[in-house]
Amino acid sequence: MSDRIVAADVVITSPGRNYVTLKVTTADGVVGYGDATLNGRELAVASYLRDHLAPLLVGRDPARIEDTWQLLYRGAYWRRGPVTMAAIGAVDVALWDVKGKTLGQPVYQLLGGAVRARVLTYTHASAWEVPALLDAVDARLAQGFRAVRAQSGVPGLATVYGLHRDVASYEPAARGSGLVEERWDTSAYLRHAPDVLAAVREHVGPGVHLLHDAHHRLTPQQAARLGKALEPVDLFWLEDVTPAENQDVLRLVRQHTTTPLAIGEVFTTVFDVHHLITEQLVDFVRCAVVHAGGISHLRKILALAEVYQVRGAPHGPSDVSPVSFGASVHVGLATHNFAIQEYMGYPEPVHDVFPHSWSYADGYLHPGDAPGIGVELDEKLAAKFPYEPAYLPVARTLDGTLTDW
Ligand code: GCO
Ligand code: MG
Repeated sequence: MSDRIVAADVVITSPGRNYVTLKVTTADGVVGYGDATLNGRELAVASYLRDHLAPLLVGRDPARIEDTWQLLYRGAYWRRGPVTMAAIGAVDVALWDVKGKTLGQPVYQLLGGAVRARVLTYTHASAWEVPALLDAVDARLAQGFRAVRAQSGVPGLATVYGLHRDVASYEPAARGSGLVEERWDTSAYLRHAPDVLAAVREHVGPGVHLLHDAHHRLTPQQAARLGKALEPVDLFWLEDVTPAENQDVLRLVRQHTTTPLAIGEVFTTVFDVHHLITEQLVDFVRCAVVHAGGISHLRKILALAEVYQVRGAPHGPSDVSPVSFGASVHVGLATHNFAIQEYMGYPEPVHDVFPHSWSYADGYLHPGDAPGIGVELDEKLAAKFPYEPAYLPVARTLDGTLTDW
């Protein structure tokens, strides 16, 4: 193939929240897009791409996806980490997009073709009080969702991560450069959460998948206790129980509960999750296309997971752009041990800025059959939404100690 990459540009846009997109253009005029969004650290990845990777990409053969991945990963000397891996992920997805468009095939066909008709998805239902949470769950079920992540407020706390007292929406990154501090009390949460989730189960009956996210805030003992207390609720999974850098502690959690565990949204390579997988410390691995080095690397993580009967369930909040969301749905359609895709939804203008072939219907997703990833970028519209600093809150315990995010 004589085609070459002639440009690698970075577009930053904020249609309701910030997104960083890599645009790769070939000599033949084919354009591929990759998502490089790292919530709250967007500009670091943009610089990594513009200043360090774009000069390496121009002149390269876009068809050599794996070789480019190896060059960017091994060639930098510095490996892993979210900034590096999001940048590599963006290049990888953009090159899969180019390949699909060049060959006239949707990416899932290039990954071996569909292994299922559609990809199961879950969404969020959040509300401060239980009655409002039950209403939020009902609203999601009315939209056809068969799997719902339920989060509520905690009595005695003024704020809880990701929850708004009056609005049923969940968008944790606050616009503005100031740091938002929340107060957190794990004991209060543990006293309340099992009753909340029991009420949700009672309300929806046995047929709906329920999920819950503990946001990395428990000790191993607390995680074990919560998992045990939630067994009658029959969760699809309990997510991020501990800050999982110390993965051995999960053995203790496993010894005490059969509640399925899901971890991985902050991990960026197979080297970060191989222990979780090979020791069977989790049931679901949550690495995202964007943060774990793109389609090529996520597929390797899932291939390892398949051997250990661990299933894939990529992170899919609104900070994963429609580009890598689409890429994830292609992987989901073509990967046997892919269980479910998180779909939090997007602020309205996002769908216009990133017109996409992927679609949601009746609790499931499909990537569509457009060549490549099937997600474009309307650059004119994108320019109307300039970058605005936005950061996740931090949490302090009641005595003022900074605690896990
Ligand atoms: C999830 C995540 C989100 C995070 C967000 C941070 O499971 O969707 O935990 O809730 O808040 O992705 O960037
Ligand atoms: Mg999570």
